[in-house]
Amino acid sequence: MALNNPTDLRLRDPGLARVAEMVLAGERLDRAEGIALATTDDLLGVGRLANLVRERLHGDRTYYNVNRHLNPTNVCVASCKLCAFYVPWRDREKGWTYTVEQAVEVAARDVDETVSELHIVGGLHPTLRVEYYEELFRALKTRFPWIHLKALTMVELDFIATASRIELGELVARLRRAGLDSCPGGGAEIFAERVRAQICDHKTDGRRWLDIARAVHAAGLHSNCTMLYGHVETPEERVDHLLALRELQDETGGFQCMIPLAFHPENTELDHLPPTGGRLDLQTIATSRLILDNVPHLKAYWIMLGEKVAQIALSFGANDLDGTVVDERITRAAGGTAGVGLPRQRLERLIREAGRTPVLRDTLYRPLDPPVAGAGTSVGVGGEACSAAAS
Ligand code: V47
Repeated sequence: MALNNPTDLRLRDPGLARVAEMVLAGERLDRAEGIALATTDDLLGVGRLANLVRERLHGDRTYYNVNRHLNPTNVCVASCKLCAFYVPWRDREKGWTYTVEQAVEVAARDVDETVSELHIVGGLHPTLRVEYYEELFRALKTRFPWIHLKALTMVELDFIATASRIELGELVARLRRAGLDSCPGGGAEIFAERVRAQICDHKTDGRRWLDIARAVHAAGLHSNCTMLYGHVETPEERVDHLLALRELQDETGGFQCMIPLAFHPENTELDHLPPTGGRLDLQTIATSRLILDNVPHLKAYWIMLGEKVAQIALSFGANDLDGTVVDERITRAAGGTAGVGLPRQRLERLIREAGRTPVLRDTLYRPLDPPVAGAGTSVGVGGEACSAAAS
């Protein structure tokens, strides 16, 4: 149904009337409208507005990819309260740190020619320097020459540059030469210092995260962006986070995709907090879609949302489900129950059931031909830690 005026949107909250006019006119929303979207009780109204924008941008097209995750180390000096994945430096023998050869072998368990992306992130390990990551990327590209390496968050880049005593620009240039193709969006959390002091006080601050993303984009690499919600942040802090991302995107155009990340409290120092509900998940996805008018894609990351909420999110602004994944350790460590991998056909079925059209993509959102029947359907069970010190 074509929606041409606010009445068609059946809004329950009169406070959304101005937002609806602006969305229908294709105007940019300001902070006040963002706060109205983030705080209203009219979830379905917000959802209809976001769906309108989603369909304007993408019609029914819904992207997914065939990817794998690789975490070279879980040893981390940041000790973020939000995180259940890390092992602190003093307990490093309880965690894992792969040698380059081990990391390639771990990847090889689950990678075949149908896998187009390796998503590589890990802890802030004080003795893994630029040379380790250069060697790792070169070895992965040698073994899997077709694969896109989406690796290292802004926080990791910041840490590796400092640990290696080189400028960020030099780090990015060297990693690019070694095979880095783009960067994932993690580590942004919520930019507000008040929040960071409570959930991740020892890592790259919000301003620096944005500066590094700016430098990465200036070097010609794309990245994604994220927002971790559902912990101690306020709706206003979520909106300010989204506005900061939008401002940087106006400048660089380098963000491909926004991923709102639902906080999972289990096994973290914040385990007294409740997990997010579907209501907050869907409202945050829809609000993100509406504020970030300059970021093309919005991902409903099924690993954190669960398959069912992720599927409904496809009518609340999201146009991407992420991928097949297989061996996900960050959400699982924090009590995630969505599972760690989905076969390609299952992702397609989720998308079709939601009334959308699945599009297999590469990391840069170029459509790919689906692999021949039978290929790429297996979901391995990897995941056991291999503890050997590369350091
Ligand atoms: O950086 C950590 C977050 C991120 C928890 O770029 C947690 O395509 C919830 O960034 N509960 C990693 N979240 C995930 C991520 C990501 C995922 C999928 C796709 C892309 C992409 C990026 O997860 C971390 C942090 O922000 N995180 N601990 C937790 N307990």
